[in-house]
Amino acid sequence: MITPLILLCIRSIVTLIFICFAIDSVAGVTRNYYIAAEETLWDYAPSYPINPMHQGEFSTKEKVFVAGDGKQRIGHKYYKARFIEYTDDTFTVIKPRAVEWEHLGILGPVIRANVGETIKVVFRNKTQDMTTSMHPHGVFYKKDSEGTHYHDDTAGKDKQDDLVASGATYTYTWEVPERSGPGPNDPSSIIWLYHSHGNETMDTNTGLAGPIIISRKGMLQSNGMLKGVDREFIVLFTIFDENKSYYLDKNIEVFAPYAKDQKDDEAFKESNLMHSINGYVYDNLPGLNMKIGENVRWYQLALGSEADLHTPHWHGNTLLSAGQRIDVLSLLPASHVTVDMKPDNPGIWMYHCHVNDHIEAGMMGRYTVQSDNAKNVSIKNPK
Ligand SMILES: [Cu+2]
Repeated sequence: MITPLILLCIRSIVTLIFICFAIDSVAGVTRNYYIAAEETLWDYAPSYPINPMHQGEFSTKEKVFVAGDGKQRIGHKYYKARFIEYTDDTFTVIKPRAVEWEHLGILGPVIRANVGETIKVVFRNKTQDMTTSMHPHGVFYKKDSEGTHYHDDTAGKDKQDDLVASGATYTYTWEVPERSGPGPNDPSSIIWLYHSHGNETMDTNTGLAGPIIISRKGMLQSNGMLKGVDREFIVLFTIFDENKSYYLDKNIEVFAPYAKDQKDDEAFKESNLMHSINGYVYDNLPGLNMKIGENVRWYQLALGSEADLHTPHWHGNTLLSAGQRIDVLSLLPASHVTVDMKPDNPGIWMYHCHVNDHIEAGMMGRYTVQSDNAKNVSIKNPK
């Protein structure tokens, strides 16, 4: 015969097991990433000498930013550094970027997690001679995972995370508590930047930046899709100031040797201001494709200096930003804004910064909305 005391014990044990499982299922997930910083030869305008905006050769005014002459102008290709994702901590096999993320361009890999999870990044500096780091916005980090250089003589001693030397490896741990995820007026996921923060200005102008997406508990599914979202696009508006890149000397040496003594020449400096969207100028940005009626989430980012006030404008469709209807958004350096579109208007549409100087300097792209019966946009965002 089972006494009330035994029954009570059984109930308590069952409750305890249930609680343990519940805690484990929320707090137990760690998402591992293997990311290297490495040198790359980046092309801001692969279409050169044709400008897709008008299907003709670049005009004299446009050539200021993209035409190299082998002597005094660097052109549209620059040595830069990028964050590249690998399959494991041996850093031998690059993780291929899925076609749905083709539009990321120069941005580093997407790091993502649900609230309640943990992000671990094994980071290797594969550049030849830069000191780099990974500094995240938004997520919870202790001082040893801040990835930021302070001028307090702790670099490389108490703090190994803030200046990772060429060839060195460091593991960052970033927690994702509630305060790192969407707020009450946000959609189900939000965007944060990560970037190198040794010499912040030079590191980001050199190209070391990428996105973090944090979603509400359970919203990011095991198939890599967000519940209720058909497509995600991440877009960084920035004027890469190549005059402030670690690779300026190399770029001059390789592409414009006659400019060696003209680094302060105003016309030379102007030619190195690359008004880009994800590292592309003059309609070279690829991959912004969607279907009519889909739930499309756009993550908007900016970086840079006082000239980097950007106003991305979508032609043809409208969006919701924190409950307000828009077709233009305002961004300042290091802005993180998430907006939703349900396209109802098929076509190939302009998507550009609305600042006049920036339009002329090439901060222009396009996005495509296909009608229901279109066949060639069938894939959704993967992991
Ligand atoms: Cu702009």
